[in-house]
Amino acid sequence: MSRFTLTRQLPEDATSAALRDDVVTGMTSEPKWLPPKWFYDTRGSELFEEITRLPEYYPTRAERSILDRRAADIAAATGARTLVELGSGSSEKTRLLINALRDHGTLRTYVPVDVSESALEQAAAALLADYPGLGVHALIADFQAGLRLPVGEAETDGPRLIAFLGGTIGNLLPAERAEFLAAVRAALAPDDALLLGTDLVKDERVLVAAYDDAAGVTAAFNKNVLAVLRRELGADLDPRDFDHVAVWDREREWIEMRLRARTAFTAKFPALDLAVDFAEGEELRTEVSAKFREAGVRKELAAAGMRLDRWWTDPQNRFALSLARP
Ligand code: AVJ
Repeated sequence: MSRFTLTRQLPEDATSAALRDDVVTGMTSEPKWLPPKWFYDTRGSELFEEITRLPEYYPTRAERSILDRRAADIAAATGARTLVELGSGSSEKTRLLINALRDHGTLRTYVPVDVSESALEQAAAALLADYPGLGVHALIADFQAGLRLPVGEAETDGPRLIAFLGGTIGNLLPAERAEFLAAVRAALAPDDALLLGTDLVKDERVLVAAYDDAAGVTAAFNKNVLAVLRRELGADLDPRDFDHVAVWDREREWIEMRLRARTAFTAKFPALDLAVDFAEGEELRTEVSAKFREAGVRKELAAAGMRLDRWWTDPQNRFALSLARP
């Protein structure tokens, strides 16, 4: 059996079809919105990497500090033979888990799941080179829509650990979160587990600064979605026509990123035969990043048929890793 396979569960043109759908729906809604997944073209992914190194953006460092301390516990608690990583972005944190599971002696296979074939190929090449005993079975899939793991194949044997790190679950709206967690639950066998990273509710000033940094990297990241729309859909959107906005919604306990129109104008989307009016000061919501509390995570897991088995935080209680079981 080859050490590397790549399975496509998404049609080649699924991404552009989904982008068109999302733009038509979101840009004609009141208020206007776009799903945050469209930030991440090559430039957007670079900008996000830059964000993770900003002094204000604590989540990446906080999560890494938990993994540094707890990876061995996670390996012992799960005994995973297969590590499935959803939205397999940051290889650095993945390696902490892979090292711990390898040292524990159980890991055989790593299954990165992502919509980006190039991201998967890059991640796989590096891991194959560095871990001679590891099989890598990459899945091109949109896991938000449901999770189809290649079950019944010896290479993806249980126990399996499904990792969803970075706090990315906070990008889903509550109903989407419930749907996502139910899909994960449906994919779990009795011995499998979910490792979930969640950013925690904290002082509003700390939260807002993390999404509105002094160097303006997050503003550039936010405005990058305009470049994606320009390139993919021919939209005549100009980043200079918008201001970056980050606000804390204290009722819903989430950060919203928005782009606020500096003047009134009409944006044309020739590829969609669509024209969209912006009023002066009108805001387009580009991201929701929900923040969590232990009781809420426990409740959402329970609603999806999972129990919260372990809850680990960093010393400053900024971020949490949950280990959940069916
Ligand atoms: C990658 C989704 C976890 O919500 O904090 C960073 C994305 N947005 N700065 C987050 C992001 C603005 C990030 N996630």
